[in-house]
Amino acid sequence: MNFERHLEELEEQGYTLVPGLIDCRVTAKIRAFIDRTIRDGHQKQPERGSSEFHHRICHPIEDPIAARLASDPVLLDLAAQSLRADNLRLRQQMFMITYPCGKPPPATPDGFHTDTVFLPEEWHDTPRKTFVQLFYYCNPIRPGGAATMVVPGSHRLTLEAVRKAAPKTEEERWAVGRELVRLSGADLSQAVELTCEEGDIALFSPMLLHSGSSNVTDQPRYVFHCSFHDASAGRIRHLPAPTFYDTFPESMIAAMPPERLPLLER
Ligand SMILES: O=C(O)CCC(=O)C(=O)O
Repeated sequence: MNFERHLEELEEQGYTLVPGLIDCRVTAKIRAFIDRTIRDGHQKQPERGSSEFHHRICHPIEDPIAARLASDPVLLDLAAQSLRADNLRLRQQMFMITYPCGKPPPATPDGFHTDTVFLPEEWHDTPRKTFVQLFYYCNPIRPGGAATMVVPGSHRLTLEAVRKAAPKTEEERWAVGRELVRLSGADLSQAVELTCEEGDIALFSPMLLHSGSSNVTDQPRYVFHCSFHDASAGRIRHLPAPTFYDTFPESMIAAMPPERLPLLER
């Protein structure tokens, strides 16, 4: 598929929305997996971002759906093109549901952030030495419906702030990360809700300022999220902390088509 316009938008805006990339039978399976897993007793892990009205099912995921979602050739092509990657690796996968919070509109952001701290040369390199994030929206996202909020173009400001701060160590990167909203000078009032249709996919630069938001509608929001990097971006394998993303479960390795196994290499 020709993603040229979307890749330009990713470069310029730090994100792009690709309409209708996921079949509604797949989004229905994702919703069913989330509902079934929670019904079967999956416990929230606040340390992985779950909160009162937000439940995340995080890596490592022991269900055949994980291998199926990681093997879609169109999505892999999009991820590879967005990273200018020739040796793609899956970083992680996560399922999320955001329940109605019972409050009246407008929705409020959970907290603007970048997901980690990258240097401009890592974003601009070929292959990129950053990861790229994909959000699969599994029901229509209307205003107030826990839309991802984004500050268009803010990846340029955060990258420039990191260039100036010039962190040398991981500790210095995390210290910059904690101050990045302020250091970037981004105007958070310019944030927009990423509303979309079921089956649309958003691609994000990890340096885009973005936030989850409260759900002030009466429908839950279902999202599948995953990220990829090129094999040459060695530092990424150890983010956010050693051991969390270090291996994929045996069940997933067994369920992957053999030609896709390199995606799971570490
Ligand atoms: O829930 C969302 O749409 C955004 C989630 C997010 O910002 C994150 O996982 O870092």
